[in-house]
Amino acid sequence: MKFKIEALDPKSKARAGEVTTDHGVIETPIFMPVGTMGTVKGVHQRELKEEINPDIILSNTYHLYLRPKTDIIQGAGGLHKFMNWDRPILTDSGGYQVYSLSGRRKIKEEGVKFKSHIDGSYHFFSPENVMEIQRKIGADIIMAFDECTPYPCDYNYAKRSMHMTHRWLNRCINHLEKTPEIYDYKQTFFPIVQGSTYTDLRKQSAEYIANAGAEGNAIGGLSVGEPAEEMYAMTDVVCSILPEDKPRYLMGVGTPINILENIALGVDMFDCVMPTRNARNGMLFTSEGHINIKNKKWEKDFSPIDPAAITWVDTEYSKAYLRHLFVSNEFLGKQIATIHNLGFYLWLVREARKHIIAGDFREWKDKMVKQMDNRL
Ligand code: PRF
Repeated sequence: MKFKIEALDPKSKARAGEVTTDHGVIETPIFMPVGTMGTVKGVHQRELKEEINPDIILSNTYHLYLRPKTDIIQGAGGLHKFMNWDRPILTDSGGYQVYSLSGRRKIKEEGVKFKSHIDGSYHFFSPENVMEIQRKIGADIIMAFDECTPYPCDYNYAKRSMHMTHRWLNRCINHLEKTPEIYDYKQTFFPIVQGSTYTDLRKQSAEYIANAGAEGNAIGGLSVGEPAEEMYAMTDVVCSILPEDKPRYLMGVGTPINILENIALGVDMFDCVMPTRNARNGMLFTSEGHINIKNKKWEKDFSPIDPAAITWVDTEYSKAYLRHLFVSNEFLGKQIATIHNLGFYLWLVREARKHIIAGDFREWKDKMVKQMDNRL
């Protein structure tokens, strides 16, 4: 993997760059649509590629390991072939999903024992077997096995957990060194900074992760319920320590405003279920602010979904029609809303990139943040 910085914004820490993988180039800043189960829910691969056009998507070790199971994906020749997606893929390590199973998992130094949400069967994830599974799934970018602490988190717990995440990182790296790729393209490994909302822990963790000398680095443990200002303070500290010449990925973030503010702090990559999940619930992000399409106020509004016309669905359908589909619980409503929201998120990061290159990102970002705050 290669990372090249193309432009730096003069009035913020935003960067525009290019990540090159064996499955293609990723222009940054980037938003990665989430395809947990090997599908971006409700969007056909052809629509995803031709309409939304993301340079990379994200998938998930925990979910794919439980279903269809790793050997099925390996049997297909890896996830790219299995799901018919020939551009880059990143897999999260599954750590985050396992921790969300509160009450159904036990964390120890050796790893995490957990109970499947599907059939209640018991499984065990360790840094070693999670690297093994990610080798078999075959994503271009694979993530370290970490512990994401909840918010709020007691200082001593956060500190102990951070040290365990660091020890797990060494085990991930040792295991990867012993086990080469099984497909004919390179996989890049990203370690993850933790440390909850404590500045001293974040600094310590960022230094540890920077020292690992990986080709890209991630920031975890944020957007777990803390106020946005605390998240930004942590990203700022961590970005000031992580190497400048490597991409920085902020995991599971966030709202359009969170994304713009974190780009301004030096983050290059994002993922979040928000655009897809909210779309399925009728919540749309538009260029003028966000709307709940199920609201009665749209019943007779025959204006386009979004006058900005970012994707074809925006002007092809009216708000009244989309509302009708949601109220009638028709599939198509969720599909249209998903294409719209993902189109909007990808538009947002592409615009950010253009403005970084043009040198006026800060001004544009401040204007957009005000606009995005609108509830229509
Ligand atoms: N760790 C991992 N995946 C994640 C997170 C994390 O801390 C987060 C936190 N927002 C989202 N996804 N491995």
